Amino acid sequence: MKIYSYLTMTMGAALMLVSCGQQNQSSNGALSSSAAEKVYVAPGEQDEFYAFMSGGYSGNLTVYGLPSGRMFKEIPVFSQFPTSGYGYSEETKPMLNTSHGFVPWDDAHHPDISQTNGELDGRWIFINGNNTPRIARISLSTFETEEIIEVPNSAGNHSSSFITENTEYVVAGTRFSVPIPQRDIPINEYKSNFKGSLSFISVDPEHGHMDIKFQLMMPGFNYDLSHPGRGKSHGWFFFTTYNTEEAHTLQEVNSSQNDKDFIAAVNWKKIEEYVNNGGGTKVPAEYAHNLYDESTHTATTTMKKEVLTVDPLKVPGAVYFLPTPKSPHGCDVDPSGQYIIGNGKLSADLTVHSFDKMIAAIEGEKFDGEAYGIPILKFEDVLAGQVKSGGLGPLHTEFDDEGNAYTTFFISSEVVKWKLGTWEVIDRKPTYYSVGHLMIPGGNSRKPFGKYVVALNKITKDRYLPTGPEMEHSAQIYDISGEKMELIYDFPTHGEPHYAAGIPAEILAPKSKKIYRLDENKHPYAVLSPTESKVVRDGNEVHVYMSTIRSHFTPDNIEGIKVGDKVYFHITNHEQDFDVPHGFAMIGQNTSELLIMPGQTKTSVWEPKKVGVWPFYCTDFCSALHQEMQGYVRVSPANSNVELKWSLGE
Ligand code: K7E
Ligand code: CUA
Repeated sequence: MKIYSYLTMTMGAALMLVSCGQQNQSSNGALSSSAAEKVYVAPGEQDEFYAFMSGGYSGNLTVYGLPSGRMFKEIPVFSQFPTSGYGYSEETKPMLNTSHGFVPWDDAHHPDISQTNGELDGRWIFINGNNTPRIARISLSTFETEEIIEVPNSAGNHSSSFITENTEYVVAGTRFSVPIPQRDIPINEYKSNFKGSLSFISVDPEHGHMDIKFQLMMPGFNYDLSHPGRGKSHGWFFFTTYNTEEAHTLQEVNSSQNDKDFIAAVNWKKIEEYVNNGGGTKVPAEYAHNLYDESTHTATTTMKKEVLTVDPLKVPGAVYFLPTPKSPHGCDVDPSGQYIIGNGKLSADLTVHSFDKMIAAIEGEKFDGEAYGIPILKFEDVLAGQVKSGGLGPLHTEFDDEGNAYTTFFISSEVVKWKLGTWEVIDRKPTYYSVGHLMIPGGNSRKPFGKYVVALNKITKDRYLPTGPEMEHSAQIYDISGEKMELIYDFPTHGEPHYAAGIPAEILAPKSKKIYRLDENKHPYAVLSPTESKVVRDGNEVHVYMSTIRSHFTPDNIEGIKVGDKVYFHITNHEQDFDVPHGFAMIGQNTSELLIMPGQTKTSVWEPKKVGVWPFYCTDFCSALHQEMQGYVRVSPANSNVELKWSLGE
């Protein structure tokens, strides 16, 4: 009876929402009566797609379901994350090392899923750290960050991290040009002294390990976004540029002078060949390569000392500039690889370049001058068409599987659907408000799954209950299965999701890891059986080899610890069931709790400062006797002779 009345109430509420939507229809044309059904994923049922949203200034990546908009997980990448202990545990601290030291934060913009033959393969997802230039690789089996490589000679790693169609490279371009190598020079000597680097980071096909293959040293423009060629244009990479004026101050004015900036077309296959034949110059550089080993559950940092740079003028035929109006932001390539779309932020029209025409113009050597020795192709020679949309502030474009493109307009707050080849606008729908990127699952591959488009909006304003001056950003889902787009759902997102990547659930869900097998645990401090638990003193350092199982720690009483000691709790979770983590937290420790997954070992450090008997406990409500899952450490004065001992039960 109770259940029945609850159901009628929710249904009533849903109907009310729908009818509100219908009333609004005259003003926003957005909602139809079937919208609720389209996003409703009943309790116990599962979503059709995973959506990975960049976390922007949260430094992380969030995982959502589509169409429900339910958030499943926040994956820590560049930021310390107390929820799991990432960046706090001894094992994961090295993930955040850089040449600037330990940097526990970044600004993450563009996730991209690995591909095979231009289609999503669901092995890894990559994302860029914009501020202290880094690229991360996350396993799509464990949903954990496995590797972070710093990018030297870069500053504002923004035209990143986009991958080629067989995941040969993850590509990272610098937004800010800087002196390379860095040196002490007057800022007003920017012009011709500053350079922009475009980094091609190879990805080992078996393990995904990243290594900087080469850095292309480009003129001192800003390299804003990029996308790989695919299909016929596989082997090329395209980068939008702005500030071709090379201004170094008051850029909002000084970088907006030129009528056209460029899309840089880079033939990376040609440069790869040049490099493989011994081309390029090794230069000193300092950058961190952080790698997490799944068998030891431990990350290590290697500081790298040099990088291979390539001067584009040394590889004739490798780099061309395609004139593109006006301070273009997004740079997107359609599923066929034929069209390269440049969205001029200050232009109302979209510029579409043709790959075939570009190749013909290159072969005909029809140039329109050069910039720093790099040939500029004639605008008319490479232009496929223009979308006269009448929108304002075009930013980003994605594609469906039926030859349509969808472009966001930041200023006029809308998504515009248009046809590739005819350039005609088919539909436009408002977004609420100021949309940045948009995402169609697979929309950046040869095989989009064109059922939904998600708009990632910057401004939320009146969409949700207010939460003080700060509100989370908002995403909106449109059903794009018909001719016209239909807004079906709003949901809040975390941090600032710039770009996102979506993939059908059936590709990822079956291979999602359930547990770490205890018999595969190679952590040097793991205890594979509770009988191996022990406490070992080594000078001031004390190592506690601890195990956990519902609902106790072994050992749970420790004596003989002294003020001034550095105590390492190495905790192995002996559970071998899916979704049974145990946590660990010690009073007064200058770090976060840890969450230890089944079969995993993690280490927490504690430096006791006060004499007493101090408790620790499990932070995750793991069983009916979770509240009993606790223990004590006796801390004696620095000079005491209390004997080191440990126990569980008497
Ligand atoms: Cu347009 Cu960083 Cu891709 Cu934000 S960027 S929106
Ligand atoms: Cu283990 Cu709570």
